[in-house]
Amino acid sequence: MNKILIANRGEIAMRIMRTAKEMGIKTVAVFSEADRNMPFVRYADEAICIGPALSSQSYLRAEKIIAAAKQTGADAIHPGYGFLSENASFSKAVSDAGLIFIGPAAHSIEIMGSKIGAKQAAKKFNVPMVPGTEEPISDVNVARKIANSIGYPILVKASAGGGGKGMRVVNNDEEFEEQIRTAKSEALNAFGNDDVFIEKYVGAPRHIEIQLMGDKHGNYAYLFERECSIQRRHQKLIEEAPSSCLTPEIRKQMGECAIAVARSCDYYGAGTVEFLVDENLNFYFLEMNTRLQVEHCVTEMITGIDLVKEQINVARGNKLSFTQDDLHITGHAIELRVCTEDPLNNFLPDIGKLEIYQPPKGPGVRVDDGYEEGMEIPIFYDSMIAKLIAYAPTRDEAIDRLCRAIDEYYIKGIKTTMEFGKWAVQTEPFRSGKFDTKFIDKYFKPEYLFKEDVGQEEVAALLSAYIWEKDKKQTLTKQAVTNGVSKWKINRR
Ligand code: MV4
Repeated sequence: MNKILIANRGEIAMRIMRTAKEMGIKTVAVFSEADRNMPFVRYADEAICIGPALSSQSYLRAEKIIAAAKQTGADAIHPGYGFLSENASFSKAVSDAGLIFIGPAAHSIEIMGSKIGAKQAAKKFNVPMVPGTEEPISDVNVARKIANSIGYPILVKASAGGGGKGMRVVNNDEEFEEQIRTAKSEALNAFGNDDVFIEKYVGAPRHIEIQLMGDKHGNYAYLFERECSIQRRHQKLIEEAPSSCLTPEIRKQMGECAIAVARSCDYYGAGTVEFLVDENLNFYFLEMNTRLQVEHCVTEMITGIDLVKEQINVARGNKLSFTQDDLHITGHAIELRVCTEDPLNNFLPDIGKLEIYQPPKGPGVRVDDGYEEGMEIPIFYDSMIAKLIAYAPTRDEAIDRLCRAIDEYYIKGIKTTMEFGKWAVQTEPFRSGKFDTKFIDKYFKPEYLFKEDVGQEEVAALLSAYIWEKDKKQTLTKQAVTNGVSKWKINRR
């Protein structure tokens, strides 16, 4: 493998190319017309425009991407996350074109892409699951009996869904039939497949996921957990590793279950197994993500493993470069997703220009970003513009470091989730580690982000604008006077 095409954009394209560069592998970027001036296009050794701004006409076009790989002589494709990363036909098309897909085989993606398929595969390995059905619901009355025996509330989930899409809560027997019907029609609409199943609804769970790696020789290792409970509309905002609630015993049990799930679909590469964890630390398999995830960085910080390097290593057909016994947790990492969203306006996307963009620096601070100062944020893609990761020996120090980095991070021209993040990690529930997926609903009020000294700030801004204008005039006069005269003379040197 000498040249990798990255079928993605922004920060993750940068992330993948950086490792490729370190490994002496050439890189090819593909980009849409909206992304022509992005840093990832410049960073690549070669770059090819694959179409208009809309993803459906560029980043989602498998045939254009494979053609670009052929044209540039790339021998592998890394899909990043999102876009085509969990598309089984893309994995197959890449392999059929004689290229290496840096990700799992099509059949692994296919099994885990169906939530019912995933549960059936995992069940054979005795992976704990929430009580529910493992077949698509065909007879509503049979399902209703099961629902009654499990007890309400019940959750109806679309088999083709995932990440919270296509879920419905059913509170009692009377609304069961109606909710199943609605769920099926929504699923058909959204995914072209109306298979649904039911599960007991777990009230206020934590969302904890296990990172794992497998090679093509059947070797596996888990790289511990990430706590991802701080979410909003199924969009994660803060992730950390390790979780503040697991014991070494539960961690090991969850890690081994995650590997069982991976084995159940002959998985290789980097993957993540999601679990719900209740207040008694019972854990239940939810789904498997068959890609490198946004939040992989916190795992890299606490294990010292470069996950992209290991993905490439596995794709080349090599054995995993570590065994389970080689892996240890060192320190604590917290990631804040910097999204161009307005927490004061229901986290709706904000658009505009990065008038000022100065990322933080210093010990234990990592910033994975994709834009630079002066750029307009395109409306066509995800609202995440950067990830800020703080790493320190202890959780408390990682929180303090994250707050320091947030204070240093200077973004003007566009609203972001940064102040929200600073508020969130300083709350008592976060500091004490006692929180769940209801964190934002339970504790967040937009007014917490209003600064008390707005009046003072405004006065300071007006004053500095006045001084700036006055200085500018003086400088201009000076320049006019000194025109044509050597600065050395003026300064008497
Ligand atoms: C659940 C659940 C409660 N009970 N399943 C949401 C994302 C998808 N992966 C599954 N999800 C959930 N499944 C049962 N049986 C609650 C959620 C859920 C959730 C899970 C993880 C993180 C945030 C969440 C927010 C709302 C609901």
